[in-house]
Amino acid sequence: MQELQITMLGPTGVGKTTLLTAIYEQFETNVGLTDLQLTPDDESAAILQDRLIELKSLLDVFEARGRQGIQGTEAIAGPESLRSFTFGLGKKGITPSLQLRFCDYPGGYHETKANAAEKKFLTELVRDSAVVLIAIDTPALMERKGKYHEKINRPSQIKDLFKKAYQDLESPRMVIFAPIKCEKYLKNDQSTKELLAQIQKGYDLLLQLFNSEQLSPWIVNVVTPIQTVGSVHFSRLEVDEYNNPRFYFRKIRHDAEYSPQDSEQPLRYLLRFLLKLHLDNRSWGFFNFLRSWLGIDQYLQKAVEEFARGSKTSGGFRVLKGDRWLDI
Ligand SMILES: Nc1nc2c(ncn2[C@@H]2O[C@H](COP(=O)(O)OP(=O)(O)OP(=O)(O)O)[C@@H](O)[C@H]2O)c(=O)[nH]1
Ligand SMILES: [Mg+2]
Repeated sequence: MQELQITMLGPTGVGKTTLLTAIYEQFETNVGLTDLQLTPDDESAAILQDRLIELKSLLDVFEARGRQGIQGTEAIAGPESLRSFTFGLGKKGITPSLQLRFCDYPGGYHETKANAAEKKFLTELVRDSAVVLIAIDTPALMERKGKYHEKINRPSQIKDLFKKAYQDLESPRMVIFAPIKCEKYLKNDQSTKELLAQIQKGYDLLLQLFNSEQLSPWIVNVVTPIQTVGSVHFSRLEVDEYNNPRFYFRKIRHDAEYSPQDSEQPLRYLLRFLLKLHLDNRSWGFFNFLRSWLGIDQYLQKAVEEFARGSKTSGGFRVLKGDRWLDI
């Protein structure tokens, strides 16, 4: 089976693993009448199930501090020992025709103390992935005018990583900005506008890189804010004696329930991009196998198209760059 690699990118604690959990969990709920199916391998399914329970436990208390009691991703024996999450994508009840491999890693690989093997691993991961999802810790981007954005989301390092990984790029790539823990900022039109403006400001150097003559023809940039819990909002920020920020989150009501929003949107964009490359029918090296992906299966193509067409373009969702790669 042909395989496509996708990277979950971001420093520690921003929400990479949570985002992956939410994408998977909400696919089933949102695929609706579309005849598509996403099937995880057994181990991925078990891990994601555990993570989902942890995510839902945010609702057990009225107010919780970010990253408390929840394990970060670990790779005890180095990058080689990391496991990825594979999902078969295809028609319901039929053997999948495409495998999506989501790579998740410990965000510590972005830190100065990361060793050479870890840094190299990250560059290769980004280089070899068709799609990269940048998970953004939204309160760090938004609160106190983004004072903690650099410290927590590390945009400059992310820019340097892309600079290295995308050298001599010769085929299209999609980079999705996915704000997480963003419930508070999607309350109304004004706050949503501010969120979009702040993303463009907070990642201005990266966006400039993508707009460079070399890269611009190949890059698609999309913003997809994901409310992985829905009913837990950022409440306040405290700074400890070492100037480390602590973010607190609160349920919107005492009886609030788990109500995630839009978690499947990155997948809709991903499939829209792949479908476009398939229909384009040119030879892309990296993506050559996509030419025969949907083959003669018109029904599967229709199902993919129907799902892809559900990608949102308002309410915080925006194509920042490269719409022609999404035009189906
Ligand atoms: N309130 C709130 N907290 C969240 C949300 N998503 C993640 N968190 C919290 O953020 C913390 C980090 O999430 P992870 O998904 O483990 O972060 P990560 O990027 O995988 O981190 P590493 O594995 O260390 O690189 C956890 O404590 C989560 O509970 C969210 O949507 N809302
Ligand atoms: Mg993780």
